[in-house]
Amino acid sequence: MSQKNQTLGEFIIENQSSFKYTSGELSRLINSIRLAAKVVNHEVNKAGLVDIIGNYGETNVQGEDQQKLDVYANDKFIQTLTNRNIVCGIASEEEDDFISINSQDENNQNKYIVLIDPLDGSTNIDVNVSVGTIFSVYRRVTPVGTPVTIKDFLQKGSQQVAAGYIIYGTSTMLVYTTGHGVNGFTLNPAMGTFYLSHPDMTFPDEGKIYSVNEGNYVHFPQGIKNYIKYCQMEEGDRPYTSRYIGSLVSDFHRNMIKGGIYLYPTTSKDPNGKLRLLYECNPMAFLAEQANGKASDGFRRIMEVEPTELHQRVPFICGSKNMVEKAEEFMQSL
Ligand code: P6P
Repeated sequence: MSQKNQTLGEFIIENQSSFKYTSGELSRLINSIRLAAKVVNHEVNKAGLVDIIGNYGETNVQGEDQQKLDVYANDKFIQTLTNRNIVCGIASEEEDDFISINSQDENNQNKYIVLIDPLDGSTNIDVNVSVGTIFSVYRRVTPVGTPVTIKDFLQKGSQQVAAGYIIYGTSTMLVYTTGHGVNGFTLNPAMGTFYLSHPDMTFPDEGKIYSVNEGNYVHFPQGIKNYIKYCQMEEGDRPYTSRYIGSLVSDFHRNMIKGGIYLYPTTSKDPNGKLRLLYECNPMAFLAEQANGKASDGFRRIMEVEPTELHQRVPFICGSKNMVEKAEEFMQSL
């Protein structure tokens, strides 16, 4: 049983045996993410002091302006995972295609791949609002010792072996799951150590917070419009409170602690939704389900969506179980 103030390292060792594939590789993988998180945190925390905020001057495969810290975070996570020779492949929001690690080395017996959004919500950096890193881990499906292929990355979210996020906020936290619940670790910056501060995190079944960019209201599907009006109605425990930070990790984290729902539906600008299935929605869905919550596209469990391309987008509804089911009811009643 985990106890508060245990360090992340102690927690990983204590729980390693509960992981069915235990070979220490996944533990080493989580440890490398921990290291990269501390390096990125150091830069994020001083972003206003050095010439590292603002645009990098290029755009990523999404056509989005790359913020300098996006590129920095991307480089650091890829470098750390590569140098520690733990994974055989990496995909990132900031990389057009997946990266095969040491694929020419038939001795590369690594069996894990990682997909990351290195700095989600990065447009918030310049205005000092919380941002986050999201990661998703799978076992490869192609033969060990051969170069990874796109098949290794286009797996359903239900096949994930681990997922989590780092939130660079008023404090820096690493929150993750390996399929045995969700645990949150807070960084003590003076020590450079993550301590278990939020054991066994769970979504309350109900909540009073809804998170959606209502600026897109006129473009939402009618079911979503009807659900938003339901949230605003004076009846029962409503109206709810609207809270939207514009950073998925921050909105998700607050809603998991207090109870709430996050929605990013289809819009005219993003007819398939804005959020990416493989490195935003699936990892957050794994965490949500492990924390007694729910995640869907309004009709289907997100982790059952069959991926067809690396940067695929989907509509995303995630949070307290009863709230997600109510939103699905509105979506499915038309
Ligand atoms: P909008 C950040 O770019 C992100 O992917 C999520 O972190 C966030 O919730 C959403 O997009 C914000 O998008 O269109 O509301 O600014």
